[in-house]
Amino acid sequence: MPPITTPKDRLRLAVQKSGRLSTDSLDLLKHCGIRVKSPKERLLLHADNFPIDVLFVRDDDIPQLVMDGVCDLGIVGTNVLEEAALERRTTGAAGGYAVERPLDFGGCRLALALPEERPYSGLRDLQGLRIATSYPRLTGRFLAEQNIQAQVVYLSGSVEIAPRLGIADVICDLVASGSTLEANKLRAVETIFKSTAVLLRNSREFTAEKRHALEILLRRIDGVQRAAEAKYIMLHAPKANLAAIKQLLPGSENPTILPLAGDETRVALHAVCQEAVFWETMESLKQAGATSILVLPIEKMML
Ligand code: PRT
Ligand code: ZN
Repeated sequence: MPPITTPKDRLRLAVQKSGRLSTDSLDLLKHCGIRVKSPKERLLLHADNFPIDVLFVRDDDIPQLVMDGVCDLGIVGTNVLEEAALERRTTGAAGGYAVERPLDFGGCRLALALPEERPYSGLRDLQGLRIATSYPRLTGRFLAEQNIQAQVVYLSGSVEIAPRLGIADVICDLVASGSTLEANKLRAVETIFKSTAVLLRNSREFTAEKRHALEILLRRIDGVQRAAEAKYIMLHAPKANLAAIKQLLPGSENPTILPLAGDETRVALHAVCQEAVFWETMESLKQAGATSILVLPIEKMML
């Protein structure tokens, strides 16, 4: 039976309703064992097995909701967070927030990109140009730091077509794979900000119940993120090569060594590897005499 809590004892978490961070945000909650139904029908959903309510909103609203204390927590990209924080600083309305955890999704970079045919030899070439972006404050800060005078043209979307429309000379936009730039005959020349999704919190003191729930949530997030990278590896190894084979296992401590029935010269080795196990590692293990190499995913991990 889940503990009975009043709303003031429940954490309120803002996540993106529909977009690039939505699925990963909900998957993270799911992997943390928190049951929330699909956001299709409702804006605010109560988890039925954890004292948390999830509010589904546009990602741009998440920093404000957390800074103003409407939500205790939020999952948002640092690009959106930092842009909002800069805006708040200029209007003097800065609310307290803290980044609790970087999350392992939503990775991208904010980059300056030019039409392919435009020559570029360095930042000085941007002097006096028009730069289209949805991130005017991050872009403006970068230009100020670099002492470059350029005109920032704000566009809420479709920034990549601005040079073709003649609205701007260059753009400053988010890039992940780079295929959007390529399709629009643009090339990235400078990364001005690296972004990832984060778990954000309002920095006011929480009630004891909320503090406790947050502690559990963070512990579970750490467990999920650790498990995502970690692998369980099993192999057979010649006893003589054991030391060399252990050296090859990324981030593993104290592997379990088990005898192999009817084989005096070889043993079975089981180990948790904290880092990704790549094909190259497996090939090196094979060269060191390992056989029957199995690499298995780990679902949860608590140290
Ligand atoms: O409706 P709402 O306001 O909630 O969503 P949105 O349309 O503003 O945001 P959305 O869903 O597009 O992105 C949400 C967040 O995902 C961003 O704020 C980033 O933190 C993160 N993210 C990660 C990205 C990308 N990768 C990304 N590639 N956001 C946008 N893009 C764009 C990029 O600008 C380009 O136009 O996707 C396009 C494809 O990128 P390439 O380089 O892979 O071709
Ligand atoms: Zn948005």
